[in-house]
Amino acid sequence: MKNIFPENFLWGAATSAYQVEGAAYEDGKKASQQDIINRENYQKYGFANADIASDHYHHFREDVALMKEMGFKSYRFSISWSRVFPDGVGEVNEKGIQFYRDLIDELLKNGIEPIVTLYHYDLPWALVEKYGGWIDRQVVDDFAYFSGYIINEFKDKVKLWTTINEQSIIVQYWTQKCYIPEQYRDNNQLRYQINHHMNLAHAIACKQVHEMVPGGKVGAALGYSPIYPLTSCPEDMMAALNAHDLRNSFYLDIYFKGTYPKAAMIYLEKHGLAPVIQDGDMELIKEGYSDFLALNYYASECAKACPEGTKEIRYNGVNRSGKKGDISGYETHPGFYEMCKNPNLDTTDWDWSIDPTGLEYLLRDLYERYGKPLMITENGMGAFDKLTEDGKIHDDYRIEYLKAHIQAMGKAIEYGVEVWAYCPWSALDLISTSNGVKKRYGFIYVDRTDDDPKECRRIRKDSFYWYQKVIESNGEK
Ligand code: BGP
Repeated sequence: MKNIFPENFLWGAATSAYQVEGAAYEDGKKASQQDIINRENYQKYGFANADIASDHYHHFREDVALMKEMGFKSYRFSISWSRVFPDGVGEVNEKGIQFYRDLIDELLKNGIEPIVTLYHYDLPWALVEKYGGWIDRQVVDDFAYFSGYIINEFKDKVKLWTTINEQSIIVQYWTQKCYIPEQYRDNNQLRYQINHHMNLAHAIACKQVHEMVPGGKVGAALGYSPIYPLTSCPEDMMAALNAHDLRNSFYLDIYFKGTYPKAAMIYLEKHGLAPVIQDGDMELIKEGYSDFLALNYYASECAKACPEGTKEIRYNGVNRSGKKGDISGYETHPGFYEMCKNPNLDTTDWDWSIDPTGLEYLLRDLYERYGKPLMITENGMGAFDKLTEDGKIHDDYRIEYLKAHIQAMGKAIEYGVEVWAYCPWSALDLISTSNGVKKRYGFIYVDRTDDDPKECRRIRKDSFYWYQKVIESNGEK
């Protein structure tokens, strides 16, 4: 495609701490809630846990060298809270913070701009034990303690910050993304209460970046899907709008307008699900404004009408097998909307729709609506990659997926949308949130299986060489 990407465009890729680092109990780090949740997945389904993950903690210099070889201009990663503060608050773990100093220095030395995410699902387990984690408002103060420390520590080296990863996905899949004590798991109001606590934490972190980081920019990284109506009948159109309000605008309006969308709030109040909002909360949320919108885009979604009286399903389709059609069910909100499969789109093995046009659509739509620059902080295709006898990984399906999405992003840029960065998921193979290492995303293959971490040898996939050319030509190839 012809070159329309800005000269300083931040080509790169993303990872998150617990999915890639390993060393889960090394050098003073204590468990995060993800270490516990992933161990349960390991026991139940045989999926790899995060104890070793991709062993990035020990391989990070080699990994940064590979990123440099691909030509990365940026790298989005997250900080493990329980590596820095093993008990959530209190004494800093010197060896833990040193790891991030070394990583950031290594990136800067190689001309790669760090994009730091403060929180990617991995709350310190100590805080879950202490007061139940995100369900308790105390977590907001504890988060502020952690984020203030990190932002201050790296204020001269890191200019691009994202606060909390995918609040929308946390609300939808809350027991996977947060450890929810057993007795609360049927209490759906808590999903929105947790989200409200995250809104406060997000706002505080935005204020901290604005106050402490010269030239710093901050925003949330939102898991975002445009939602299409199943048909053009008015009831489906309305259902799609309702779903958009509750699944998308519910977060976006907070970040950019400092308000909850009315219709979604009224629906939640009617069903006893609305969060408790204390005096001063909405003022704080307004003060913690975002400079940009970082989006994680994998797939578009589809909604249809859902009459009152329909059975309520709140747990939305997790396909753990990687066999097409194995999705476990779609979320329903009786009287508001029901999510469903889009018959017009092909899917990955895990039933995630493949829709590059959705990326152009959302970039144009959101830029018009909120007028803020955008970054793509995740985008990618989970697949069963095979190491062939010739010692290679021929992942042409991934190349095809990413190429189509880059073209779609290019079209949005041609239409005037300001996009700063493209950081697909993931720089290297890592632990999928609910599928171990069978479901791979990386440009760099990590030679391990779910039950055998071997030495986590790094191997360049075909997509590695392809992405290298994309970056070299600034998106032209
Ligand atoms: C996003 C998360 C990532 C990542 C990705 C792929 O929602 O931010 O952490 O894992 O999805 O999802 P999965 O690992 O379930 O395939």
